[in-house]
Amino acid sequence: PHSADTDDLRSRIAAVLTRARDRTRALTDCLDDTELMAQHSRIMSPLVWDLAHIGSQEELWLVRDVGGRDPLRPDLDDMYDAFKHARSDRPALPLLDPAAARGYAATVRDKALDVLDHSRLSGNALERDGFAFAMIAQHEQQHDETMLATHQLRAGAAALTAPPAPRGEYRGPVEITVPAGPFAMGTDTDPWALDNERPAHVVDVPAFAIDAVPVTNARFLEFIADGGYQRPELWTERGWAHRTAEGITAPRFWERDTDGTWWRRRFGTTAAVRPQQPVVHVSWFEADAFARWAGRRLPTEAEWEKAARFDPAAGRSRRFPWGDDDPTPDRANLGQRHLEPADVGAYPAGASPLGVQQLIGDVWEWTSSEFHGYPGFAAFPYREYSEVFFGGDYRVLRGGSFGTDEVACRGTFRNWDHPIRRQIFSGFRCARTLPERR
Ligand code: AVJ
Ligand code: FE
Repeated sequence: PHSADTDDLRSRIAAVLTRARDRTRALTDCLDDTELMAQHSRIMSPLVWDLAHIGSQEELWLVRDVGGRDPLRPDLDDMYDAFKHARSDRPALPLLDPAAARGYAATVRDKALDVLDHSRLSGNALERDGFAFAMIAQHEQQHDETMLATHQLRAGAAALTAPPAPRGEYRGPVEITVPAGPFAMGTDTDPWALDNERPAHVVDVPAFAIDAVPVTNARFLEFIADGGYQRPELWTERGWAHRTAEGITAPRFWERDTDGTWWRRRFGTTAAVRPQQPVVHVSWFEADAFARWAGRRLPTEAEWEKAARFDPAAGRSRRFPWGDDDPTPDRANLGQRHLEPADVGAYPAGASPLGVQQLIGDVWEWTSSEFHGYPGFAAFPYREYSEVFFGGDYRVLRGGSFGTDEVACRGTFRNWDHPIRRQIFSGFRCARTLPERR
């Protein structure tokens, strides 16, 4: 009873769900039960909570809601509801042990795939184009990135390995001019875009210049050497108060030895800071202070998206900087293929029409914007995905990191976090307003 088109969509969805589960397993099968149950940081969940929470959300949305099937484990709903228990309180819950959590997630997956087999992938908005299935795959991948950040926070020997990111050298202009004018921000047409990416709306953006590549460790070291962490005038009042209270003098996971060499610890391995890689593990406050030191500012979210999506020749917004096609390994450093950002200049095939590089992948990029709904926003399918965070103490990040899967990364995709956060794979690039041409 299925058409060939629907069968193709069904197998694409199954592949995206399977890729997410393979990653979840890679991130959890490499640690023993004690490490999975432990809390590696007060701001993160025990990994075993993420594992069962992934299963619980899939049960709620795919098995119960889309499939209309009976609940499997209604007794777990409360424990794995992120809004019921703060991360710091989760270790004290009577969590499923790792074997039970794996078993639960696997049972849910079997049922969800059966629901997929029976779905027409059309009709209501949850099933149309397989939205709910794609939303759940994105949810699992978002937790996989969070679990990767937990790995980064955990002490001890390396548990994950990956080949190094591609090397490169950037030789083009420092900044790229984006001419003034309107562009379409957000989307109505990307079938798997989440509610906060919608609806598409025209934004008129004054002329600006934006860095061609993310800010590198080399540049960030100049900020440090120039006393960037000692000069309150470079920081916002809140940023300075936080910096001082926490004694922050370098990006997270960095340490300077007695000869003045900077080292960084990444997933249990220590190596010298590589000058040509984008800086990562900086807070919004650090990014903002650097920009002020450089005589620049962070881009707004609209500027970032225009630089990433606007095609001046066609006068339209693309899905990605390089066009509408999905990411490939030569276009962007995504998907935990490499457990580090790549040198700037390593992805010329991922450039935007105007020549801005590495907007997608490598490091999430802080923008100056707070997190709000677009004009005409409608929560779908639940207010707790984005709407409850609008207007909170958050800044928007764009573009995805080496830890982000391509299913959860597009030119329109919006991430957000508190401005003090730096356990995420966060970097930035700078921008400046250009004088108006008359
Ligand atoms: C979009 C990354 C901010 O991790 O808090 C996971 C994603 N939402 N489960 C988060 C999410 C519900 C969310 N971020
Ligand atoms: Fe979640």
